[in-house]
Amino acid sequence: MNRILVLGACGQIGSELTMELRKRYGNNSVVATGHRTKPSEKLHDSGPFEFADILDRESVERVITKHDVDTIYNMAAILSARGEQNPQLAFRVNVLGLYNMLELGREHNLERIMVPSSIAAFGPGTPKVNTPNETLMRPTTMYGVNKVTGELLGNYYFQKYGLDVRGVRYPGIISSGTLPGGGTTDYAVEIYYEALRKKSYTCYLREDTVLPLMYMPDAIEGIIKLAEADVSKLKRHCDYNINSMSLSVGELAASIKKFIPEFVCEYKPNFRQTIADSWPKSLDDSAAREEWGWQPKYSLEAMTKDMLTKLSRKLNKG
Ligand code: AKB
Repeated sequence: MNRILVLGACGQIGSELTMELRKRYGNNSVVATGHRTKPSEKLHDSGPFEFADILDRESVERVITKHDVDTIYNMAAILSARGEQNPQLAFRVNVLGLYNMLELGREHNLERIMVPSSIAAFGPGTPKVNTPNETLMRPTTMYGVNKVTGELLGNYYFQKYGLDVRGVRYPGIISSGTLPGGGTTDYAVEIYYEALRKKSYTCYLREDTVLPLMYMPDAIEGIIKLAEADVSKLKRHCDYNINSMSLSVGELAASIKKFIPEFVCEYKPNFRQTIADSWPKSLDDSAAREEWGWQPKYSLEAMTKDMLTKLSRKLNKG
């Protein structure tokens, strides 16, 4: 692996993933690309940055050629809630954009393409607790439909063309860097900001809504670990369940209350409740553990402590 291109590098996961990849493989070996968002100074100044749009294949092809890219991490996506507001845009970015990247991978003989999937690939008919890796996939959101399509397309390109496409099914990701946008699990980040800023938060999901969640360092370690795994050990490609915490919104709020006793959380469910209710509560990730050594590190308490420390610093600065 010498030259990595991160698409969607200004987003919640992309921004932290780019910095970690630069730390591991060298700043100049990791090209960050964004669509329109201005990159942070850190992202811009620590290595190459280019503007590219996955819907404009040539713009990405130019970056691949210019920087001699052999690996892509495709983190560009329209998430679940925004996808319900604009399903046409979600389809274009999540499916047609991915198709463009797979075709570029095939034409340029790239070594690897990493494409995250999501718990959104499951639907209301899927078993909710300890959801198996292999089970009924009937999502009811456009984002979920796109994610199942992406998993199948990646597997197809692997079998048909030998293009090494890999991916994990991410749960909701909690992080202190770049804010998420347009997701159903955004509450799990907003709640920390509001607890520090206002000592109160109104959640758009019910208190008893349980979803799988994960702290960013584990999410990043997971995708890099899968990218580095020996292909001969992998029985799957684009659809590895990875699990960390399974929490209700109330439990998340209670973990914050331990550090900020005045904190109060209220609940006013909106359209995102239906999306959350269609997703699993926890995942069986034994395939990822057995085949490539997936092992999350963060507990709820360790995550909350770290989030509050990092966000206090960030909010006091700003
Ligand atoms: C979303 O809420 O849409 C995403 C996801 C679970 O993939 N965070």
